Amino acid sequence: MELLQMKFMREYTKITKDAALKGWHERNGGNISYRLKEEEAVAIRDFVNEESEYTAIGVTVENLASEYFLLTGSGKFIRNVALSQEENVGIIKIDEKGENYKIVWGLINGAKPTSELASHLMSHSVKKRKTNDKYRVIMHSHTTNLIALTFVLPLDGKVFTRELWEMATECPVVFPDGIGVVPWMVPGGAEIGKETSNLMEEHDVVIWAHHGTFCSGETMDLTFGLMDTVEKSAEILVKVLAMGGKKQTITADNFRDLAEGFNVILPEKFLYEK
Ligand code: 2HA
Ligand code: ZN
Repeated sequence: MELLQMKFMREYTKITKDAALKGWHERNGGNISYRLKEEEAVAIRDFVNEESEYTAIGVTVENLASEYFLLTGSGKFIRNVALSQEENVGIIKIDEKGENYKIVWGLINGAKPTSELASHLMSHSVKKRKTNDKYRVIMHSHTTNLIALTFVLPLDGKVFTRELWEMATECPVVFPDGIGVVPWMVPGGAEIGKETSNLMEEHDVVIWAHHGTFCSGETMDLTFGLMDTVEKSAEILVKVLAMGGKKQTITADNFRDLAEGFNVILPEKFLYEK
């Protein structure tokens, strides 16, 4: 089967298209990476060029040694992925030390992997370890309403979690481990990658103040769905605040009942007295 016909590539093309239609990816905003399964790494063998040069990642991700990632190119527009995958995305391979990468497919005409490579790979590294190899997707989007909230809510993960849980009953079930918040930082490097991946130890959602959101998950559907749920909840909160604020809400005890009914653990630290 041709590489472009493979399921992971078709799914990736779909997620980029859907995310662009959501309005989360203006210009070259945002980036998405997927860690290939063993059988996918075998299936692409006939289509990749393993002769390319290695480049330093800038961080060490030991447990990602020899892994393959499909990811967006630096400066590329997510809305153009479906138009030409080879120009806008690529597959990279990590070396056996977890220190360098080489492009084995795509990113033609001198393109490079996403400028947020450090945040992606460091987050993949944490999630691979924490989820026993299950999580494969890291998605960074410029989610309008979540960004707006970083100008009015305290930059505290506990507050973001509780306020967003209150905006839709499904929220605590979809992201029971809550949200982490990175204060404003210069994007595109190892430092913000370290902060982001530290928060990924505990959360599947990390917000970058005045910038955007990182979500992680097992599949592209679940990761997109998580981004969609959190951003929708933020949209409701923005509307509620614009209408003059809450007059009633889901209470801490309601959440405790929900946890029991849905068999999820909702950490008490998010259910603080207000
Ligand atoms: O790709 O989103 O954070 C552009 C960005 C950088
Ligand atoms: Zn960004």
